[in-house]
Amino acid sequence: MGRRRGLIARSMALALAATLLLGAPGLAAPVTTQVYGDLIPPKVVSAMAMSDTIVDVTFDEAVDTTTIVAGNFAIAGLTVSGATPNRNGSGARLATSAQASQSYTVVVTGVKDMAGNTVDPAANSATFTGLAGDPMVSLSPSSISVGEGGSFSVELRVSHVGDLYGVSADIQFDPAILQVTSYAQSSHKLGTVAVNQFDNAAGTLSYAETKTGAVAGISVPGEETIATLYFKALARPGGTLNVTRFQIADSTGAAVPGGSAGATVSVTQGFQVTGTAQAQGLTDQSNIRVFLSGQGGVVQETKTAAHGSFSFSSVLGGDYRVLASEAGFLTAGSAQFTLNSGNPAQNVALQLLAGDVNSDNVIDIFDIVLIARAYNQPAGVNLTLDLNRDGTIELLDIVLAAINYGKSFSI
Ligand SMILES: [Ca+2]
Ligand SMILES: [Ca+2]
Repeated sequence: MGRRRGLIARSMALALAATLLLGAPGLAAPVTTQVYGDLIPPKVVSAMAMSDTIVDVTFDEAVDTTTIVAGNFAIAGLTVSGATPNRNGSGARLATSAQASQSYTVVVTGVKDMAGNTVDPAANSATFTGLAGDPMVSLSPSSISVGEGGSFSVELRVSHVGDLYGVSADIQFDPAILQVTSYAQSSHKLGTVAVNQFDNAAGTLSYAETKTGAVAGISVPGEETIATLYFKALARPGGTLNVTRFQIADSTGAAVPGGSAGATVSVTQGFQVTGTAQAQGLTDQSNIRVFLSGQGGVVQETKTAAHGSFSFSSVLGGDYRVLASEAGFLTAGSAQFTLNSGNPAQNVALQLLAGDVNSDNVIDIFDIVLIARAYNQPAGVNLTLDLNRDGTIELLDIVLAAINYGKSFSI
C-alpha cells in the first residue's frame, strides 16, 4: 500500500514538473500512472460470515468487479452460489450454502486489481467461523409465567451475526396487561445505548445500542444478551411482547437481514405467603432475611418488618418452603406446602434458635468455644457472637447457645 501511494505521488509530482516546464497547464505532457503502474497483486485480508449463508471477503485494495464471480471463490465444505462486489470495490459478498458453526477457509483465484494483477497466490485465502442459524433479534425466555401483580424480566438477545455493530428493537405490549417497570438495563456488549425509552400508555419500548468509531463489530456465532427489560404483570391471562421492528447493522453500516421473535407472557393467579420469623431472645425482630424457595431454588427474598412479619405476593402455584436466616442463629425452615387455587394463601411461623455462630447449621461445642473466646469483649468485635444483641459478649450469650446445644438444621 505504502509503495503504491509513493508511486502515485511521484507521478503527480512529475506531472506538476512537466506543467511548470512547459509553462501552460493545457500543454502538459501526458504523464500517467501507467508509466509507474501498479505491479502489486491484490491480497485477501480477511473473511467473515455475515449470516449463515453470507460471507464477506475483504481485499487490501480495490479489485476489478468483473472478476468478482462465484467461480473465483472456493470454500471447502460449502457451495458458493453468488459473488457481488462490496466495501467500495475492495470486497466481495458471497452467497453460500448453509454453514455450520465451524471453521472454513475461502480460497480466491482469478480476482484482479484495477491494474490487472491477479490475486497474490501467497495471500489468496482467509478463514472464518460459520454461523449456524439466521441472524435474529429475540426475547428470551420466549415463554414466561408470572403471578398476577408480579414482576419479571426478559432479555433482548441477538444471535448469529458475524459483524454486529449496532442493533435496535421496538417492542409492543398491551398496557392494560403489562407495564415496563424501569428502563432497559444494558449489558454493554456494544457500548453505547442510543435509544432507551418506553411508553406505558401506548405499550411500547424502544432500545438501540451501538459501537462507536471505526472499529469492527463483535462476532456473535451463538447468542448475546444486549439488554434486560423489566416488566410488571397487571392482569390475567397475560399477553405477548412483540418485536414490531428491528435492525441489525454491521460495521460498514449495512443492514444485516434476519428475523425476530418475541415472547409470550402467561399471567396466572397470584398466590400469597405470609408469616413471622423471629430470632430467639431478640427485642428487635426486623431485618431477618426470609427466602421463599421453590423447586428450582429461591424465587423471592425479603426481610422481616417489626415483630418479624413478612409476606410474599404474586407467587406462582407450586411447592414451596420458607427459610429464614440471621447471623449467629440456626437457619429455620418451614415444612413444604403447595400453593394452588385450593390453597391460595399460606401462613408460616418460624423461630430461629440462637447459637450457630459459625453458620454450619449445627449448634455445638465449636459455637460455644467461639463465644467463650470473645468473653467480655464489646459486640463491635463480632456482632454475630453477641447473640442477645446487648452490646457485650458475655455469659448470657454462652447460655443461649448452650440451651440449644445439639440442635441442627438440614435442607
Ligand atoms: Ca455451628
Ligand atoms: Ca450479649
